[in-house]
Amino acid sequence: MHFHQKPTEKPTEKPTEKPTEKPTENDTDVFSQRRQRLAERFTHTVFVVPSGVVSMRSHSVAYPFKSQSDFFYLTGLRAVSVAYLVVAGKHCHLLLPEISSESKLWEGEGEFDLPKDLSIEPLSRLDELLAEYCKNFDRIAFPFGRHSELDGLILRMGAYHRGRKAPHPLALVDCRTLIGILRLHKDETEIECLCEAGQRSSRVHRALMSKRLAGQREIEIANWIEASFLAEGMSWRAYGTIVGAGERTTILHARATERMVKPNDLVLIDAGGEWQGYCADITRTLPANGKFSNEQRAVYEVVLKSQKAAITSVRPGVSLEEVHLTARENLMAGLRGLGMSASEIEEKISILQPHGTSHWIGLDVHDPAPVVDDAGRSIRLEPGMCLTVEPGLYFREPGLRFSGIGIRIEDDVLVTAQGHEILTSVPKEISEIEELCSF
Ligand SMILES: [Mn+2]
Repeated sequence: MHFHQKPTEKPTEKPTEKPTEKPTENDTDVFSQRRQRLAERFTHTVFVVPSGVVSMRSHSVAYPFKSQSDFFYLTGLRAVSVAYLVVAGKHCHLLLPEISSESKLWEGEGEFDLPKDLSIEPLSRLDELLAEYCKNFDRIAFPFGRHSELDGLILRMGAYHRGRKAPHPLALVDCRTLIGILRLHKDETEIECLCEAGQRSSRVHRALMSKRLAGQREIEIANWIEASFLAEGMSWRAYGTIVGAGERTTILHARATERMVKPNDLVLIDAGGEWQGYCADITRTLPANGKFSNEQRAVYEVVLKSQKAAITSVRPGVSLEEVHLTARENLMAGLRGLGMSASEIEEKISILQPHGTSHWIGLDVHDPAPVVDDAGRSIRLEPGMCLTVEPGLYFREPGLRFSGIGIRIEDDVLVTAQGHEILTSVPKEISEIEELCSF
């Protein structure tokens, strides 16, 4: 694979000595503070948070393992599998599997620093521990349906439980929603990581703009992006890299294929890396030969105006729904400017813009935090919340003026007390893009 490379920009400038991947001493406090906040926020609740299990990619090859986000959020342990964290009020236990000398020899299993303020127990103690806690706690919070063994253990516990003293029945709740509520407001450590992920991923997107995409296959572009994320020191991609060219720009999550990019194509690239477990999520839509056609430019300007207006609307007190409506109203006004009638727009807007404008981002690219409050109203933004802003238009219907054009522009935005801060920095003005992509 080769790209026509402009002499000016080096692929990825190496950042000066910056934070390493290894958490430092005081980070431990961050995790115990989170466990404490969890126990204080959700009283009478025992949390059972699994680290997750290794998934196999092929006969004897596993996928790179990343512990479940909730487990990492509460322990800081990223490479520990088949373990459980139990949080019961002030008591926090880390239950670890026996590690055979075999797996120590072959895999080096068990090589991690144990958090000092967790009582370390063998995995075999789980049901005994839970049986004890169920006497006085009202709820068991665990991730429903993720681990059949855990589901079975907890249901059996509920079925045969004797000696429960509390006057009301034992309740089972899904821990992901509860922990998700805590993860909604990013703390300082998290914001730093999101900034790093955003800036390093942005560097890769910027470098990509100086490469001629025409004549390359989608998969080559995707592979180059992912290799560059690793070269930027990031642990992995935050999600499967999306590269769609030509009419495949109208597929929302187009997986990269062998399809060759043609000179007059648009290429939609949705890609982000992961830094210390935290994700970036960036989308840019580029002209393969460096110049937008008149039709492409017309639609691009509508989406760009909408995205900028939606980002501008991000501040404390504004609801997610309002950010979305700002984006949508701008798209509709733009479509009117392109000559579509109000009734046609009314009829087609949900097809042309089939997805929401934002999702939470954090340890997961789609962070599992609630989007409505207790009264069912769209959540109001508060400092520390982190969301994407990604309006798009997709003309999938054939035979029309803009058929085959799909455009999405996405950035990651942190809500601050003053308003917002954009965590990603990749050119998106047409003049900038054509400048960078001019071959
Ligand atoms: Mn996104």
